[in-house]
Order: sequence, then C-alpha cells, then structure tokens
Amino acid sequence: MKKALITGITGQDGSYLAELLLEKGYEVYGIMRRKSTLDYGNIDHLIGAEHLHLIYADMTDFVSLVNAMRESDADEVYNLAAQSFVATSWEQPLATAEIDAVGVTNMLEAIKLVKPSCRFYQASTSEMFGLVQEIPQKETTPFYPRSPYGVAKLYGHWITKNYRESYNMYACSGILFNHESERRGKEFVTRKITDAAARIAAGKQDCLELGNMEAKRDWGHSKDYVRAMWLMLQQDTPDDYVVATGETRMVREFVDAAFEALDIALEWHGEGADEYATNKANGKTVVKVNPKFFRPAEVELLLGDPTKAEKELGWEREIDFKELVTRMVLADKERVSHE
Ligand code: NAP
Ligand code: F7E
Repeated sequence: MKKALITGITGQDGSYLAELLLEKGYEVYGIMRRKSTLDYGNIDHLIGAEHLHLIYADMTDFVSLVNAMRESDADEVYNLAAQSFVATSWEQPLATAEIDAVGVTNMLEAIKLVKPSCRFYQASTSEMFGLVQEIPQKETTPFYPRSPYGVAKLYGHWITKNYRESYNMYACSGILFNHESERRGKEFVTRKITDAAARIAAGKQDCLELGNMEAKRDWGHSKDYVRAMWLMLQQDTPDDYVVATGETRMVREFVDAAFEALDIALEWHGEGADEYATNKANGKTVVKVNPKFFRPAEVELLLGDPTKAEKELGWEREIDFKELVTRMVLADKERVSHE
C-alpha cells in the first residue's frame, strides 16, 4: 500500500486529492493546522475513513514537517498548503512568503532528511505568468508575477526545480491555471458569484458587488486537476507541466453564465467603475462594480496551453466550463435553500 502525505488537505484541492488517493488504495496522511475550534474544512465528510490519518503541522514549522514525514513514511508528498488568496497577499506579504515560499524549502528539507526517495509535487500557479509575456502560456513562457503571492510561488517553483537538479530528488511542479468547484472558498470570484446568484434568486440578497469585470481567466474543475497532480508523480522522470483548459473567459462572462443557470437573464450598463447589470425580467440592479475589489496590480489575461500534460501524462479534463458553472450554482442553490 502506497503512502501519501498531503499538505493543505483541508482545502479545495486537498479534499479532492484525498478522495482520489483513497480510491486508489493509498494510506493517506494529511497535515492540518491547530485552530481554536476543531475544523476539518473540506474533508469533514472523510473523517473516520479507515485509511485517512491527520497530523498537526504547519508549513512554517520545519520540526513539525520532519515529524509528519517520520509519522507517515510517505512515498509521495503533495505540497498544496498555501496562503492562496491573491488579494490577501498584499495585506500579509510576509506570512504569504513564509508559507508559500520558505514553507516549500521546509518541506523539501524534511523529505531530504527523512526519506529522500519520496516523490514531491509542488502546487505552482499560473499567477507566476502575471503580466503575460506570451499567449497562450506554456512551460517555457517567461514568468512575470504581479502580486506577493505570485512572487512567493515563483520561489517555491524554482526551489523545487533546484532540489531536483541539486539532489536528484523526484520533484515536480504543476503550473495549474485557475480551478474551481463547489468547495471553492467564497472569497474567490467564481464562488462569490455562484453563492450570490443563488442568494439573489432566492430573494435572500439584493446585489453582488465585484471588482475588475474585464479580467480573463482559464477556469477548470479541481476534480480534473488533482488527477494531473497524481499523474505527475507516476512518471519515469520528474518534470514540470502546465494544467489548463485552453479557454479563457472574462469575469463578466462567468457572471452571465451563473445567472443563466438560474434562468435569470442580465442586461449590462455603463463601464469601468460605473458598470452594473440589471435583471431583464424586473429591471432590478443585481450586479455592480465596487472599486474596493480592484487590486494594486492585476493579472489581466491567463490562457494556458495544456498540450504537454495531455501528450506526456495522458491527462484529459472531463468537466467543461458550462458544467463547472452549473455544478457550482446548483450546489449553492441547494445550500441556500436550507439557510
Ligand atoms: P485552499 O482551498 O486555499 O487550501 C489551502 C490549504 O493550505 C488549506 O488546507 C489551508 O489550511 C492550508 N494552509 C494554509 N496555510 C498553512 C500553513 N501555514 N500550514 C499548513 N497548512 C496551511 O487552496 P486550493 O485552491 O485548494 O489550492 C491548493 C494549492 O494550489 C495552493 O498551494 C494554491 O496556492 C495552489 N493553486 C491553486 C489554484 C486554484 O485555482 N485553486 C491554482 C494554482 C495553484 P486551513 O484549512 O487551516 O486554512
Ligand atoms: O480572482 C477578479 C480578480 O480571486 C480572479 C487562486 O486560486 O487562481 C486564483 O487566483 C479574477 C481576478 O482568483 C472580484 O481581480 C473581480 O482578476 O478568483 P480570484 P485569482 O486571483 O485568479 C490562481 C491560479 C491561484 O494560484 C490562486 O491561488 O477575478 N475579480 N471581482 C475578483 N476577484 C475576487 N476574488 N473578488 C471580486 O469581487
């Protein structure tokens, strides 16, 4: 039985990856942070599973990661833990760097010390492309991060490559473009939209306030993307891969699609900070721009080229954009109906 250690197991991707590895017959270990209230986040439904084990640790505490390696004796480590919200990275740039940058070195050093044959996956991100130097972005596209989060993740990306080259470790980075799901945190734009659309349709909220409507993202589903992480650790040689859909859409298009899934047609008016949308059926304003959600520096366009992952890993996505939006909206509609 293979043993895997997942950092960030309580998050969106950690929960889908834990499900995938349990299905594959792994002994799954996850690290979680101590909090004042016991909170299993997205793995609440897995608590009690025979082959799932939780260890208290923190990416900023090297000793705790060494202990996690000793306790799990992991064959594979998936490093998904991060301060993952870009907007917060301007408010907490040092914590973001400690967790998302130095934390990666802590994990790599713990592996090197306890079990150097253990395979390592690093959760790199399309945010490293930032002010994009090429369209679409692929593994060879130069990086230009635009936030403290993107900068910290770039360190994590390079230190992973460096440990691979310096110590011959099996270490990979997945450069994953935005991926969402019913389990996405409500601060991220997609979930903020689907949650608000469901609440507005149910008469429990009047209006949704958003920032930059023109930003373009390449959105896939987390369940498809965790399969790519696993595939990266099953190859003969370690390498880095872009995982994306190859399609890009504006935030405004996501808003339209979410309301459409609830049979609400929108009409758009104005532009920039004065933009708003009304419900065609009754003329009520249901979406408007609030500049407080604009970022100090924006990533305007992300569009990934997943050809290498498709060809070399045999990775394929199963959930398209329409299904992604529908799944998220229906899950929020169901939840809102019980509020
Ligand atoms: P998420 O839902 O925000 O989950 C982040 C996880 O990291 C949570 O389990 C969180 O624990 C944990 N964590 C945060 N700080 C920690 C610390 N100091 N020590 C230990 N654990 C800590 O993020 P996600 O969407 O699943 O993303 C997973 C990874 O992929 C992240 O590294 C993210 O940066 C990266 N990524 C995400 C995307 C995307 O679109 N989703 C794209 C590219 C890369 P708590 O539950 O205690 O907060
Ligand atoms: O923003 C715009 C915002 O916060 C997407 C993380 O998983 O993916 C994620 O980072 C876009 C940005 O995700 C609002 O300005 C407009 O252009 O959903 P987001 P993100 O910043 O792309 C990458 C790949 C990661 O690695 C990260 O960990 O939407 N936007 N209005 C808004 N964004 C938010 N959050 N809220 C708004 O009201």
